[in-house]
Amino acid sequence: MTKEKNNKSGITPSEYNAKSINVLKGLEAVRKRPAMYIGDVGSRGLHHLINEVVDNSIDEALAGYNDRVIVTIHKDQSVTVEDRGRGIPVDIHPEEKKSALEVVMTVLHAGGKFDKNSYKVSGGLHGVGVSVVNALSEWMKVEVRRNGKIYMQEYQRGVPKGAVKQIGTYNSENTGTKISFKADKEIFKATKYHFDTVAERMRELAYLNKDITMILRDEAEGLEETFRFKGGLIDFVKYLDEQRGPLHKPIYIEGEKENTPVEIALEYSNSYSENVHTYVNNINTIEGGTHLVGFRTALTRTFNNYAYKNGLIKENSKITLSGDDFKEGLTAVISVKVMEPQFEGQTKTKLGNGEVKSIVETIVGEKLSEYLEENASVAKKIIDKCMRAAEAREAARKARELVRRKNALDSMHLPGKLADCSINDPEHCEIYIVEGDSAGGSAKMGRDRRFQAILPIKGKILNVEKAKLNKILENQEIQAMVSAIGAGIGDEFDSEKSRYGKIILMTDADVDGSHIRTLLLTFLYRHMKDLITAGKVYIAQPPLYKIKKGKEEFYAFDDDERDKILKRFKLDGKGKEEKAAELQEGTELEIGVKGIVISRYKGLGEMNPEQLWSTTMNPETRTMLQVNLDSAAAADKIFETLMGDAVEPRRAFIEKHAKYANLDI
Ligand code: 0RA
Repeated sequence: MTKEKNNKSGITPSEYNAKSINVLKGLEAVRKRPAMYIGDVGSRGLHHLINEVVDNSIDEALAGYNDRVIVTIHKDQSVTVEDRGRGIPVDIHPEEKKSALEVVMTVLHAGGKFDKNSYKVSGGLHGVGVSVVNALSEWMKVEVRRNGKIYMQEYQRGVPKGAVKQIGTYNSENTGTKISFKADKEIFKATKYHFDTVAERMRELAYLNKDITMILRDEAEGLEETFRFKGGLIDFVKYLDEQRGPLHKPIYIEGEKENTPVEIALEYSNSYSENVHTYVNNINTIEGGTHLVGFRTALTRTFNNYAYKNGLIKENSKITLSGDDFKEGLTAVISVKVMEPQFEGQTKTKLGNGEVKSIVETIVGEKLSEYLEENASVAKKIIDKCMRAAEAREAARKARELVRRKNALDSMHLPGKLADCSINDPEHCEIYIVEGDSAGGSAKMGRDRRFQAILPIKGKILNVEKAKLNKILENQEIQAMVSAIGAGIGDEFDSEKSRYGKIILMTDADVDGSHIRTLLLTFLYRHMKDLITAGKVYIAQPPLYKIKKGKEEFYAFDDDERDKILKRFKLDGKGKEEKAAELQEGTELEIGVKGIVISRYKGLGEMNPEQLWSTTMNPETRTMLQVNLDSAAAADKIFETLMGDAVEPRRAFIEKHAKYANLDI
């Protein structure tokens, strides 16, 4: 497929040039504002590139043509994604007047134009198309096996280096696409891929698509892992519930109506929390939507019907099992395929298609009743568990009522130790939840009181993973947080009512601090989850070191930064970094030569108000980590591992992730 050939097929050079100019404009737009297409240009954006290409290979699998994806991270941090799909078409595209392959690789949103009647990950919500990856790559190379021939094209920052070439033939039936690329250093701040991060999405995809083998190789790290789950969603649910003590074997439901396949696995465990993950075309719909509503409606109705019919609830008893009672201890994965999904909500992760509700409801209703009829002992176990939940819910309601009568949860009666801000426009206000009274004191003095509120909390709050709602509500620190934030709790929580646009957790940079931060995050995740999905939760980043030279002061947030500052003073090669690395918390190191003093902060409380403001609280200069639920499944797993009953997985997790343990969330 060469340009000359294109011209022979009736395309004038001027038409061709006009198309090319549009392509260049498109690529330029992507390079100018990359964050608009891939979220950011840090580590997340970098990993997004791989996901984008992999999603295209997954679409081929959804269409029924691909059974294997191999991702290779090369030593130079370039990446190859190889599949066994149909191969990207190479014939002349009628509108663009050039090889379809070139169009897919260079024209924004071209992927979706080809076959409409399919379920797509790419081109949908996250799907921006491989052309975006191409535009943001120093170089890209694509190889297609199709029609018995091997085709190839190469690009530089999205621009083809030449026409599509035929470079060989192959004998077998092995059609497919192989895309290699290297992220552009001019665009990305991060350059290194993390095996675990890439593995996480590949594992998820392998669970969701039971016939696919996903292989990940990292040639830089010497790691390789193959993901293949013949049990699909059943294996996924077992994995999510590993540490919870399941009550029975997973229940599996499968069906299809109106071209909408529905697949669900669910299981009840001994835990109190709910753990439901929903997907549409392999995209994690964090905000739920019509598929989830249909599922819940059917679950509640089917279990209630069964319970009455089989005398598990007496006709004249006062108990009715509500939707909430069926949430306790439920782990489920819901996966639907929708031809033209509509995504709504704040993060566009809520399925809006109305018809999907009744499709899921009907399928679950039918298949679950059948299952219950055939598995009476499991049915009884689940209904017993839900009856206990109903009783506990009633007790919690009474407790809440009691606390509410004392006005403890109500934002009309703010907690005494809250130093509130003076303006009351939530969008511009932020609250620092600070560990300890002494740090709280410094923060109160150092803050900008117009828009920054401070709530000091005492040491370790309750571990909410292990407690019931009525216990949680009795805890003073939790009451203070609930009423300060002012948006309710649990089922009644409404993040729109939050009195602050940013909830910032500020804890010491030591082991206790990170424990407290995890407890706080667990609480927010379980009982104010929408705050996290809405992107309102942050983690403050106080410095670890102060380096003083005469009157000048420098702050370092980690060891690397500290060493960079020392290097600027030309102190390298003299073993100063090693000495500094041995610095104990709360100690100082005096470096004779130039009157340089390095101190390592023990806690926030050691900083004076001015230091705390300038290093950690001033919006102009601070850095904060935004907490997100990019993969709710992964976050939940982390919480479960760190907070649940099983000790061994927790130990293993902490050893593996050491200092990142709390930041991966
Ligand atoms: C457009 C149309 C068709 C397949 C693809 C694109 C395709 C894209 C990628 C990206 C990575 N692997 C891929 N595999 C296929 C449909 C092809 C047909 O109808 O034969």
